[in-house]
Amino acid sequence: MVKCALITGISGQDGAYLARFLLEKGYRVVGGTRRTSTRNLRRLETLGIAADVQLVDFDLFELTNIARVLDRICPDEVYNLAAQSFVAISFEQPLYTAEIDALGPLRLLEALRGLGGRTRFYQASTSEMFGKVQAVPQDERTPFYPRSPYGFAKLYAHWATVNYRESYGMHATSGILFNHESPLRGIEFVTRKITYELAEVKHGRREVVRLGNLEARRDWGFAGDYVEGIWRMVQEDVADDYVLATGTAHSVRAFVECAAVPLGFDIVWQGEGAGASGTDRQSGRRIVEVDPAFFRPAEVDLLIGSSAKARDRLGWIPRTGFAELVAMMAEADDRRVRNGEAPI
Ligand code: NAP
Ligand code: G4F
Repeated sequence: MVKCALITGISGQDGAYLARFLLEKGYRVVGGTRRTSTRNLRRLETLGIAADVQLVDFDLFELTNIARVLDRICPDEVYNLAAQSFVAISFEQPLYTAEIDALGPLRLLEALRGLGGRTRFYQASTSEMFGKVQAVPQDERTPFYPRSPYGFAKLYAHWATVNYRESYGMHATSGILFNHESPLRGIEFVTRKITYELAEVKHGRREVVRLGNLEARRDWGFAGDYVEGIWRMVQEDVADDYVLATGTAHSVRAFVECAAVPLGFDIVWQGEGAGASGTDRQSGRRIVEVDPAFFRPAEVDLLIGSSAKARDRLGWIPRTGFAELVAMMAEADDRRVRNGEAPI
């Protein structure tokens, strides 16, 4: 029998990669998209799958909409990827972030419980829940200490998922994913901002890339690898929580240096903190500057995960290394900017 999956947030980075993965597995894929004045299916189009998925109007804000969609579609599996996913904006819009990222998953869980709780549920949890980290590396047993409205909203949803599994026997999984990137990453996140804006500098469309905290360290993997881990979690007989991570961390500064190379720059740093800047060795041009406007009220200094449990139980390992990931993103943005394409 053909399985049916509902992906909320199908227009986002992970939604697009997961949709492609499930289509290749023979699933019928239904994607939830919220009403906006312009339809944004660029990622699905880039992967060449926009015509292969069924789209439904879906908003995590609206319980009645969620219940009707589930009733109509009767999915075997629900992947809740929809979220206000940008940490920086969550400081500016904490209540909205809580509505969508904390109460949204609760609405979904309640609607699924009302349908008898037979549908498998995946919640997109995050390493941001570790925040001010209490152990290095972080795994499923590490205590949480969120540092942003996004982090504590996601923590609520994580515990809601655990609680519905324990209270009602639902097959509800929380995937605690560390940062994962790709050429389809949103332009506001630091990796894509760096590769896109450095490409703009290369092609004469921008003078300088302005960044915040260069010293923050993240465990960056490739989104295409992570969606397979998500699917594997949901196929387990017994639902559980899993960390997906690469086990290596790099600073924002190191990401800039690495992205600069395929774009033909060699960065030399001057200064510290808010006064730091980066110059291209050959041209002597200052092309990176720190702008305190991008500092956050509370920072997550270091995230580095251990996905030993996912490796042992799910057989999942990330295939793409850091240098390969950065080059993939930089080369894609070099091509896009050269061809005058609008950023995704
Ligand atoms: P993304 O690219 O920002 O995509 C978010 C998706 O959520 C978009 O499709 C967006 O729709 C949708 N959305 C936002 N508000 C909604 C609402 N009220 N109702 C319905 N849909 C809504 O995020 P991503 O990087 O793919 O991440 C997927 C999920 O994993 C998110 O929950 C994120 O918090 C979580 N996560 C991501 C990472 C990472 O490193 N990427 C790590 C850990 C956890 P529009 O296109 O209309 O905006
Ligand atoms: O790329 P970021 O905005 O990602 P962040 O905050 O780690 O969140 C991402 O990963 C989470 C998983 O850990 C997800 F749950 C979440 O949805 C999202 O996908 O920032 C990474 C780091 C931060 O420390 C930030 O302060 O980069 C630093 N940074 C320095 N300059 C910057 C900038 N971040 C952004 N977005 N823009 C800058 O100019």
